Amino acid sequence: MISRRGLIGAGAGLLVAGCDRMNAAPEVRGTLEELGGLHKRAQRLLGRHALAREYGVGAMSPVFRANGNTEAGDPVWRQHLAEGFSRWALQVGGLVHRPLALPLSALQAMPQRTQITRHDCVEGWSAIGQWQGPRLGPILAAAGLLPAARYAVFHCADDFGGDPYYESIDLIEAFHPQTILAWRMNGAPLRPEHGAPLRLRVERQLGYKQAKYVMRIELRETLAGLYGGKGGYWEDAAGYQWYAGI
Ligand SMILES: Nc1nc2c(c(=O)[nH]1)N[C@H]1C(S)=C(S)[C@@H](COP(=O)(O)O)O[C@H]1N2
Ligand SMILES: [Mo]
Repeated sequence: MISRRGLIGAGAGLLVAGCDRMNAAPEVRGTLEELGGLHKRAQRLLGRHALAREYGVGAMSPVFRANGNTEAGDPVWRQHLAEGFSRWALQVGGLVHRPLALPLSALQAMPQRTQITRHDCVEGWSAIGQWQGPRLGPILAAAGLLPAARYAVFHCADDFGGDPYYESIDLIEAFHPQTILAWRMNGAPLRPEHGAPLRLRVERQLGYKQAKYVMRIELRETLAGLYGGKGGYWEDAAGYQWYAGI
């Protein structure tokens, strides 16, 4: 004999299963995303772990053009370039327990990730290239994030007319497995025009987020009060989207 409680339990289970299926249905998801203008946000949360497509070596572009600045004006960077970046170190600071200074050799000695991905520039060109470097997430974890930290800001050595290039991502993107600090491209150390000695690769987003000439990473609670306040050079200068999803 089936007990009353058993029936109720089974009914509740069916209801829950039904709800899950409904939430997964595209029409329902679409409605949820539209509510409160949360489309972008919801889409992103659903795809929080989604990976950018990776390619085989055969798909690599024979030519990967350089775009934006192809060198940095900062005299400190120029000195490091002349020294082969042997005394250069990446600074990690802001809202962290332990600020870090990581020489290139330290970044090269960490576990490495290699990925072949497609870079899409808003100016209308794409190229498939291979990138290698340590994941950003474990580096931030080593620095120890303070509870208020919400954004990682990348301070670069170059500028446009005196306005420094910078970019920022949130912690979901920072800890994504394909988010790396690349010091190697297409099997050779990063060339100056591609952002030597170190650049960000944040593979689910457009070209302008891929900050070159990264000198310092700053953990912040807010992007307000930093340069134009929109989280990146192009976001400030031309109103480009901060979340530049492909
Ligand atoms: N520091 C810095 N990072 C930058 C830029 C730049 O001018 N300075 N240009 C951005 C743009 S618009 C693109 S498309 C890519 C170009 O990278 P590439 O030169 O390796 O092709 O870098 C991005 N990161
Ligand atoms: Mo770009």
